[in-house]
Amino acid sequence: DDSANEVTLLDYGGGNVQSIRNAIKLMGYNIKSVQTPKDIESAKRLIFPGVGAFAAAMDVLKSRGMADPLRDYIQQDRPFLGICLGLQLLFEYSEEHGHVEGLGLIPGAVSRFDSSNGLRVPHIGWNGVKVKYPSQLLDGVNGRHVYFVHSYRAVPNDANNRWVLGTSNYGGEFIAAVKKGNVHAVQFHPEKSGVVGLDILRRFLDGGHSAEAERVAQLAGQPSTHPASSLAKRVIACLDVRSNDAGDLVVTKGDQYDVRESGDGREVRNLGRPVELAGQYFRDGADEVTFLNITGFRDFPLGDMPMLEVLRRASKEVFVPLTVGGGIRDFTDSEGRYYSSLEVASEYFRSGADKISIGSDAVYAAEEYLKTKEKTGKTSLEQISYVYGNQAVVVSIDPRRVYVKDPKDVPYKTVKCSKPGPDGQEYAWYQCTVKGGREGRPIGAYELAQAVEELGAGEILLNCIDCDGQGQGFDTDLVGLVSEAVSIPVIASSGAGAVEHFWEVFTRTSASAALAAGIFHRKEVSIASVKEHLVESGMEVRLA
Ligand code: 1PR
Repeated sequence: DDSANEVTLLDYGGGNVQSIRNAIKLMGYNIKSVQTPKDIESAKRLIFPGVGAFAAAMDVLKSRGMADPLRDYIQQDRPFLGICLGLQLLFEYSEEHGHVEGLGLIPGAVSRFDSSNGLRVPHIGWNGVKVKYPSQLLDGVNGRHVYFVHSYRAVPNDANNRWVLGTSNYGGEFIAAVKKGNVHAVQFHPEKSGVVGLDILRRFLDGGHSAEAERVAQLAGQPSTHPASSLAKRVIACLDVRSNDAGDLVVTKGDQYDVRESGDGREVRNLGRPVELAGQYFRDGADEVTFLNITGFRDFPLGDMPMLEVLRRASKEVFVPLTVGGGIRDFTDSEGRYYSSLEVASEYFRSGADKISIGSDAVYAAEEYLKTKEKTGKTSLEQISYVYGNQAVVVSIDPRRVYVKDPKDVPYKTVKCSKPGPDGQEYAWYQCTVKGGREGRPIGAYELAQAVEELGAGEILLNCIDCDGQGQGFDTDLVGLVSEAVSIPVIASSGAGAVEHFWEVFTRTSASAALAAGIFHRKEVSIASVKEHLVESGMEVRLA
């Protein structure tokens, strides 16, 4: 009987549903997609992976006549798993975009995290779950880290308490999982939560039907040595990808952004194959994997199908978040066909990216915004953020340090340097660049970060050209400067050379994550050793 291994997926088209599909298939299940309301009525098990904005999702459900069948399905206590927005929609209403009614099955509202006390919103990353009572779905998940990415959440109260299966803490307690009978929903992403998350899916799918499912059960069954209680600092592996001179996509790595060998031929440095390395870093315990298509500014990514193919293949192996950047902008090809940046981003999401990262185009947008003080809604940043939510939009900054004698010498925010410049200068500003560091622009990293947050960025990936590939540590002056500029999470990047550098950047600044490339590619330092060092020093990190 085929239907024994079948699960129905309510996919209404927004964001990355590739990963949940891949995770379900890994468990040995076939997917039937909901096309009409009847498909909900006849489902044996239903998974609802909501992504995007609450109001948009409700609109789609209603206009397709699916809201009532979904409510009936749940009220009949049939097997259901909602994910992220798929949890939020069960509540009475959401305060996202004013007051929008949900399915009204669980008492209470969904509201924004309160960022007034310096809490960084969106809540992005691995947080601990406290499970309230034993249940099949979350058996073994108590005190483990799972991956969240959201700005809105529901909080437990007397009226909804009987639904609450698990909670997490981020500036206060919020609902991480609900359950009543056969109906379950989780605020986090099981398909992005490594083996712990895959094991949750496996449990929902009656234990799974594949060799991989058995392996997942075994791996997830090993008890964790350090109980998770709050948001962990993330360790991210980054793969700079470009075509080499033979036209193959390779992982490369520069010194201060120069990726060519120093010999006569000056070939592009080749450090391995993108999908293989990404899979390796997932197994090694990376909390996220980032792909940067570093020549995206000149090679159009939709013409560059290999990058999409890399993403599709990587998302079959990598069950932690994938970010992809490079070439996200409007584009007209040689035949005169116009592509909007939103189309480019959508293609990346459809191929398995959880977040997209914008570099050059965000610099131009920020410059324009600072000049006119007006949001046009037309920039790639604004459009992608509007459709997919700001939690899906990263802005990657490529700044270069410029020393100055006196902060008054420049119209940009400066920082007092922990090491003076070559002529004894005590201050520096950080000049933003475009086109992979090839061109400096009249805007500082501080100013840019603030502008892009207002335009809809949900996270900052902060590189530093001076430190890139040098192995001398992160530029904590820069990371401190930019972290203070914004209330969204900041990923520190460039310069990691030893485990201590991660500790340094996390203790000297409020960075939420640290990213490294060279040391991992060259196997000089392992992801596990970074995490061990942080844990031993008393910092919360996710141990895979
Ligand atoms: O401008 O939207 O097309 O995006 C281009 C993207 O490609 C940007 O995110 C930009 O940072 C990136 N990029 C462009 N050129 C380079 C280059 O290296 N020549 N790479 C480049 C960015 C920095 C990090 C690197 C860290 C850590 N390189 O990706 O991984 O510095 O390295 P380390 O740990 O070895 O020090 P757009």
